[in-house]
Amino acid sequence: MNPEKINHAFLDGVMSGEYPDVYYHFGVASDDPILKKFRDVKAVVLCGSGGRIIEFAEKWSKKRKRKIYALPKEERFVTRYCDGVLFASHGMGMPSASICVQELMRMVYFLKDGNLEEMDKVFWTRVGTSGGVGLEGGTVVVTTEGLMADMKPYRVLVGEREHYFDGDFPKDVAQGIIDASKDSGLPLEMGKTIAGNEFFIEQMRLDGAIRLAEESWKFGWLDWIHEKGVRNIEMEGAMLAGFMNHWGFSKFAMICCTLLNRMNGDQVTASKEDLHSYSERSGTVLFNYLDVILKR
Ligand code: R2B
Ligand code: URA
Repeated sequence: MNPEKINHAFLDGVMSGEYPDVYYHFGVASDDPILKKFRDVKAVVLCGSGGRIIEFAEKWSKKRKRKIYALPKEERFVTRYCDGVLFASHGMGMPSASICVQELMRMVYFLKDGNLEEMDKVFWTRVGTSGGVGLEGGTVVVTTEGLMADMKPYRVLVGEREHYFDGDFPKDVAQGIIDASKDSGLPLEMGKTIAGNEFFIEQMRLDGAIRLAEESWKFGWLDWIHEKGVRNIEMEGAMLAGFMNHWGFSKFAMICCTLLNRMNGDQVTASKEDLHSYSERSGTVLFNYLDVILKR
């Protein structure tokens, strides 16, 4: 962990009990008794949709025969906790997901009493969907590096200055995820992932209401990123890696199933059944890994 990067100016007062931390978008504060149930958190699982969070938590609860706890506010993010795993939805895109991740980082800090060694035992992952770059729909990609559309890491404006984060995902964790599913028969790949700040323009689609690229530009970009090792495109990974690396977490990952091969088109035309099976695939890969790291 990087203690000097943790916001002690704010969090020390929370830990000393001077004031509670309000996780506004989750509808709880650090002095809410429900958080006592979350203290044993060992993994944080994030995905875009609230419905999927509920399914994941139910699956985990059934497997482990443990009760599910929910946070009451669901209008922004849907949250469940069951047997060491905190499941939370993050919405779509980095502006939404960054709020979720920042509030959860503070929550984990509080839950682990600011103990860096305990915090670093927590595994974080996003499980989601993506567009394949040279990969057919249904391939599960485990990310090695999260970058933005220009192949540079996630950055934000701090007043007039630009702050760059580190987009690396820990390779040992990515390899561990692949190893845990090697007998699953699922198509698995490791590779870099682009996070677009937008589904159409920043992912070089030509089917948006607004079209700013021509076909030759789109394919030039897809070929360029493919050559540089990018295997899929989604909307949150560069931020997730950036924030995890900032505090120095060592166990985090992203597991995304592709819905289409962007080399062949822009519209998501897979059938309802195929889309369901694709989302099951990334879930299977997640649970295979959780079974390895959270053995009982
Ligand atoms: C993948 O799918 C969503 C857009 O359809 C977005 O949240 C993402 O990263
Ligand atoms: N999610 C994305 O962000 N892009 C795709 O192409 C598919 C899913």
